[in-house]
Amino acid sequence: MNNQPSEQSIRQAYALARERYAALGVDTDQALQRLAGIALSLHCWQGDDVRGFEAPEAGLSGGIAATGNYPGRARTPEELRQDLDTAYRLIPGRHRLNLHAIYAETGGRRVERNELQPEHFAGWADWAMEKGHGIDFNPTFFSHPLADSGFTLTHPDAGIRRFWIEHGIACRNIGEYFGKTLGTPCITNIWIPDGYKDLPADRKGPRQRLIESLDAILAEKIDPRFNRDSVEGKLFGIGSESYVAGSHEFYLAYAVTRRILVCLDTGHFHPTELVSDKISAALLFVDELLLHISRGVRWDSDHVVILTEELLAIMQEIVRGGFLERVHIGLDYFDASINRVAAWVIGARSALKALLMALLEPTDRLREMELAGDFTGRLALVEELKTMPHQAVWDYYCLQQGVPVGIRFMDEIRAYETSVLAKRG
Ligand code: RNT
Ligand code: ZN
Repeated sequence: MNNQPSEQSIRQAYALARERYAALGVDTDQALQRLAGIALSLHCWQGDDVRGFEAPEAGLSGGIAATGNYPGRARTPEELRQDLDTAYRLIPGRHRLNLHAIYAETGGRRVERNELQPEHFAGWADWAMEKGHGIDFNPTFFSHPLADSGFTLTHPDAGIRRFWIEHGIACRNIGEYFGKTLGTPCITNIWIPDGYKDLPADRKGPRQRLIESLDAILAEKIDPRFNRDSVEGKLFGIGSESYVAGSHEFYLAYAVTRRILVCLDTGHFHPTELVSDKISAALLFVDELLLHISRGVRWDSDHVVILTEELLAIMQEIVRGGFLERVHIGLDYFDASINRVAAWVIGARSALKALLMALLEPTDRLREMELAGDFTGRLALVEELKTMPHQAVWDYYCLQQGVPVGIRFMDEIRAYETSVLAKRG
């Protein structure tokens, strides 16, 4: 059992922290108000190791992998929603859900992906409506016999391409349905695994086919109040080490010319390349961005998000640029080696802490020094800020939002593990 600090001591610590920040010209109450308005999109696939309900025993393909065998994986929509409910209760604020097409509820019937309908997601929409979550969506271009070759929208066979184009179209309609039903736009994000393990002789052809396929998927205009489209590139995957058709440059240019969103996944670049530096560059040319916050360890390993320097830098860029309205923040990782509900909660709380730290920054001061050429003062202040009492502000926020303060959230996870997760076969 972890002792909860008393409410009084949380309030006292907050009052002191508020003074310290006020001395720097930062209004902590205002920062918390802004933080409460930010919704993270929690990725459903952390709860079941990206298996979905279509053919979970068939396993995961597409060059991504969830490793580990911690007990308690969600096997049904009911289990997954129950696990999500538990996670949301431990994360301050109101957040969204990011769903994949393989999480359709077809009542035991096999429904092909190009025939998926909004009705197959009514269970999710009803749940989201009741609990007050927006929903984001993803067509699933992997874990399917027609993706076994490693090619989908770029496949040389027109029939196979057509199947996947129809899947993309079906998913945009489902996105529109979520947007209409829930009253908040659904971001429908396209990621495909297509690429070659070894050196291709033709890098251009698959990309030409990808343009045609994407144009066909996006041909129908959908009201952006309901659905917005996004494309996600990457550098490499398992089995596509030498070439990925949907690279970052490809999608950035595609998104700019088609006026759609581009998705930046923090695990999808060279290890020394930083997403934090790409945000302001991309947002000068696209209206909105989608982020997949992940954590690569040596490779695109999709480890649970923690409070790293880069996570903070990303949130600082969003806040400093005034981009909160234009950046949609999603999480994207899958760790099967630890309690899966804890994985959601730890990653989401870290992302929110980083956002809070960014919101507590005296940016105007830093900018003044920068413009005056006082780089010494800028560096000194940046370094001081790291040890300002943001923890007291965070604790107070958790108290305000009615979620456990500090590590005490683990008590609830342990209890849930004993009473629910451990009993799953
Ligand atoms: C894969 C991409 C993609 C997936 C999800 C499941 O490298 O990051 O976003 O993780 O669609
Ligand atoms: Zn991603």
